[in-house]
Amino acid sequence: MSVSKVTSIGSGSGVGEAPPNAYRAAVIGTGFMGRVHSHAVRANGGAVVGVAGSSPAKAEAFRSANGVGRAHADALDLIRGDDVDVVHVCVPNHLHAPLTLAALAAGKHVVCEKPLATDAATAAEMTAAAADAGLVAVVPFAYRFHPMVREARALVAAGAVGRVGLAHGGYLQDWLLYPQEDNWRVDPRLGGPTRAFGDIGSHWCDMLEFVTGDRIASVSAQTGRLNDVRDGRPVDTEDLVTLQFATAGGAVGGAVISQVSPGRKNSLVLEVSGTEGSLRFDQERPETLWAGGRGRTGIISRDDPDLSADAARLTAVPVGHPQGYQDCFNALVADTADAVAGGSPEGLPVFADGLRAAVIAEAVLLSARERRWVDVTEVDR
Ligand code: 4PW
Repeated sequence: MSVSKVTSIGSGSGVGEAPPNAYRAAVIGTGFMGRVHSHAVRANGGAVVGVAGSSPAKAEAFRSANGVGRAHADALDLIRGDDVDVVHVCVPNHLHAPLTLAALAAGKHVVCEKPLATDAATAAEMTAAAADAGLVAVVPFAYRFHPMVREARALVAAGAVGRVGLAHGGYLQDWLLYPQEDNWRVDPRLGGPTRAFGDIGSHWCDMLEFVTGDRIASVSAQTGRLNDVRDGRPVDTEDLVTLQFATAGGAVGGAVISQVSPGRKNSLVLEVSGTEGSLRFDQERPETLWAGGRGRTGIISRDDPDLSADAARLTAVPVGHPQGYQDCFNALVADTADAVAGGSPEGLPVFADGLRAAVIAEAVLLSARERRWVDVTEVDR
C-alpha cells in the first residue's frame, strides 16, 4: 500500500511542505501516549486524520485540543478508513492485540505501544500476523532514539568497551508511590500480569540488548509491592522488581525496577563495562554519555566531532538546545515513515523486539514466582 502525500489533507498537519514519506495516522487512545504519538506524527509532516478513545466524549475532547481531523466513536471505523496509512495503538495493554490485529487485517501499518501484549503467546501471534501481512509493525522502545544511546551502541560495536563483563542500572519512577494513586496498569485484567516490569523494565532490557548486541539468557528475579491496596482494591501486580541475569555472551548483571521510588521521576540508567572501558547512559541527562577508562575518563556529548553516524543523524537541534523524550518519538515516527516507504532504518524497534520483551517478562515472573533461575528459552516458544 502506498503512502499518499499528506500536504493535501490540511487538517492537523500544521505544515506547508511535508517530507515525501510523511504519513496519515489514526491514533487510538486519548491519554498521554496518544498525545505524544500525535505530536510525533505531525512533527514528521504527517497528519492525524482521526482519533478514537474509550468514549466519544474523550475522542472529541482530544480532537479539538490537538487539531486532529475527526473524532470516531468506533475505533474499527477509523482503522478501516481509506485515508489511514498507519494506526497508532495507544490504549490499555489488553486492547493492543485486538486493535493491532484488526489494523493489520485492514492492510494498515501499525505502531503499537509496549508491552505489545499481556502475554508472550499473543505477542507472538501479533508478530506473525504483521510478518504474514508484510506490513511495518513498530513497538516504541523510544529511548533507543536518544543520540547518546546510539553512540553507546556504536562504541560497544567498535570494541571501545572491549569484552563486556558487567551491565547494571535500573529504571525508577515514583508516580505510583501512594496507595490513592491508581491506574489501569495496576489491574492485571487491563495491564497484564506484570506491571512495573512490563511497563518500564521492558525498556531497560531492550536498551541493554540494543546497546550491547548481547541477549539475556537467564534470569533470577524478585518482585515486591509497597501498596497491597490501591483505591480500596487489592493489588496483584508488582511495584518493584530486582533482577539478576546472565547473557549469552558471558556477561553478568543486575537491574532494579520501581514505580514507587520517591523523587525518581524517569530514571533509566544503563552502565556497561568491559575489558577496555565503561559507558553509562542516564535518560534524565540524555545529552551526554559517561565514558570511563583506567587511563582517561570523561563525558562524550552530542557535539563530539567523532560522533557515530547513527548518533549524529538523530541530532534534532544544535547542542545547548536540549533534546529529549518527545524528540525520541519524533525520530521513531520518522524512521517508521522511512520503513513504510520501503527503507530499512537502523535500529527501528519492531514487533519481534516487543515479543522479545514479552518473553523476558514471562521469564522474570516465572523466576520470581518459583524463586529460581529461569533460562529465557524455557518461555521462548
Ligand atoms: O513507557 C513508559 C510509560 O509507560 C514511559 O517511557 C514512561 O513511563 C512514561 O510513561 C511511562
